[in-house]
Amino acid sequence: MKLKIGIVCYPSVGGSGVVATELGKLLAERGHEIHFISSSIPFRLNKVYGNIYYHEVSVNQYSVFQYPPYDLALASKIAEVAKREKLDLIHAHYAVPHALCAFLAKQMVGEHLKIVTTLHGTDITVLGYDPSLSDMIKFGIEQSDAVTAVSNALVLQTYELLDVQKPIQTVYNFVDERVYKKGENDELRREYGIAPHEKVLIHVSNFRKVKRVPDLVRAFSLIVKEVPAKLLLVGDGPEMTVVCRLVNELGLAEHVRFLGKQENLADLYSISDVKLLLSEKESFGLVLLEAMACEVPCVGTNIGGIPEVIEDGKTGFLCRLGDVEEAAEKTLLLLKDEKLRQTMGKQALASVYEKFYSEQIVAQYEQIYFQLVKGE
Ligand code: GMT
Repeated sequence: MKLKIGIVCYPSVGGSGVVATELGKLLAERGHEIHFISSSIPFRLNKVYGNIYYHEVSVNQYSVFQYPPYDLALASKIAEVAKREKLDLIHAHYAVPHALCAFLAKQMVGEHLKIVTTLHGTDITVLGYDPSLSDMIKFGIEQSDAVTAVSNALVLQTYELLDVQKPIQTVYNFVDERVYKKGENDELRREYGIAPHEKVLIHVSNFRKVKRVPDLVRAFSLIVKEVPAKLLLVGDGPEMTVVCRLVNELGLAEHVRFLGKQENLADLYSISDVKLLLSEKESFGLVLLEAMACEVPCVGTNIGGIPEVIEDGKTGFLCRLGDVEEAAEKTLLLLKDEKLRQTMGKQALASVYEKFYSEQIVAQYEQIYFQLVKGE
């Protein structure tokens, strides 16, 4: 049975948009018809597919509106596309505003339009604490026909925080293993001025406060005292100024490369020895999985969904939040023992195929869709 699926997501660079887009691409490869509905074309939709369509939400400015009514424009677009294209279901990534907009569209289109909502984190771990929004998030979740979350930790947190009565199923994130795989790129090392004897650490994020990049820089200052190394900082965001200042204050400018936003991350992981993610909130940590698929072991904080991604002592190490010494110590274990690093890198890759294999994850979503549409 082939389905007509509308996918509503944030199109910009960010884990939820990446997962939504990659899911759409893999569902299209399985023969389903995919309709992306968002404010601009998802950035990973970088090739033409005969069965993937994109519908842009544009917000008209009228003087009667003090603020542009994006949510209404989105709901109206979902309803328009669902009616015209006879969609079977809408897969909303994020409860707020996407699931709520899908709910409004469903009221306009009819009960046959099913809604699947995937929780990615921020709507629960940040917005869920805002009493002016929490009831609305709960409503968005409870009005969905099926709800998934990207880790068991996020499922638990949603139940605890919002007292949601709806079953929520964990469906882990995945990466396209055809894209995320280890390659050789000594040229790139040379271009970044990395000497053959130096180790490479990498961090990729949107540099929001929750990513705790200053902790990572402090850990790196301890690491570089013991092992010659470079740190690649990939991405950009609100904390970048603070991070740059700290790098200079700690005298690390020579050892740190600020690469800004990058698309071909597999090339960067392929020249990296260890990946670091020391966030205080992280419902999954998709960037960890990307690194693991490229055989890079990870060091991450023991919070949120990270312990479900990094198997402590097997595919990397976990450390306490804010414990810079422990993060440095665990990273040094890997940097000082190349055999251990390689073994853990191979185990990380194996874990990608065992626990987060794209084919299996997409099949899990497909199963949820079929159950709703066919009432299986
Ligand atoms: O981490 C971010 O700030 C971006 C955010 C997003 O909306 O893309 O990421 C969330 O969703 C990703 C995909 O499911 C997860 O891998 C990230 O862990 C999650 N971020 C947080 O929970 C902070």
